[in-house]
Amino acid sequence: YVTGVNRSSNCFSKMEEDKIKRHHKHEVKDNQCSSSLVKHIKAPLPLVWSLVRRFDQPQKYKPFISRCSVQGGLRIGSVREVNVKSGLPATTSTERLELLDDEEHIFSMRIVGGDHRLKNYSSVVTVHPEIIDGRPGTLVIESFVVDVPEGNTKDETCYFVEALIKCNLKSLADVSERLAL
Ligand code: A9S
Repeated sequence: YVTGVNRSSNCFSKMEEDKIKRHHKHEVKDNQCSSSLVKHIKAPLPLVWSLVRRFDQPQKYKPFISRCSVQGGLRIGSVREVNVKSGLPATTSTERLELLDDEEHIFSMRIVGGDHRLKNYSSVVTVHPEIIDGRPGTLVIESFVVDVPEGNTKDETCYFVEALIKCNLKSLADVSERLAL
């Protein structure tokens, strides 16, 4: 029997689905793909949020970033130059801070340049408090929308970006859980 239909291939709990619907709405054009990923981290929300919100230091948890320099500090509209570690199909990315809400714990960035193939990429990260094994935990939700490059399919594009974000979220969990010890 059908327990509930969602178009994407992911399976989310009712609670996760509600948060995605509320905070992770993206307008997706025909030539774009979009998806959401969740991660349950065994560390308190303030610790996880302190890492997510640092637009100027993504390398604190993103494993592919080697260095970052920002013009304009932690303000909406600030732009960062990200250098990427070798071995990836890119070396630089220019990214703009779109939203940083320390009350609702919403972070959003848009990629505005770089020598990679992700055009019109924008992402939203929200963090939500939860109890894991009777202790303070954090639910992290990350969604994105991006153009499908010429010569690629939506599935290929989603698979590529989801793989990178999964690495970022795994590393965010590792760094947070280590700091929470
Ligand atoms: O950094 C993020 O939040 C998400 C992504 C998908 C970043 C991807 C990336 O930095 C590389 C890791 C270099 C891969 C960019 C912008 C392009 C890539 O090809």
